[in-house]
Amino acid sequence: MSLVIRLLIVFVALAIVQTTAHAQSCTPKKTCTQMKSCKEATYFLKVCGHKARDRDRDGIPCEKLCGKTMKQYKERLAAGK
Ligand SMILES: [Ca+2]
Repeated sequence: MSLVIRLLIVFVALAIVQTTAHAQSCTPKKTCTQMKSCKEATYFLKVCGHKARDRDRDGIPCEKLCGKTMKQYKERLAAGK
């Protein structure tokens, strides 16, 4: 096998590892108590569409993590929590 092809395989493998490592997954479904952050809860609600994470439908998922008001929610997200 030529060196160029070997290098190419290494680069492709690294690219795959990087993209999968950074992607948040929608499975398995998590309950709020299994989540570590408001950011994670937001991902499950907004990206995965798990509506159960916002039962009262006020737009704030997992109020224990994200706060009770939209102001608290936005502050926590802005802080990367
Ligand atoms: Ca809510």
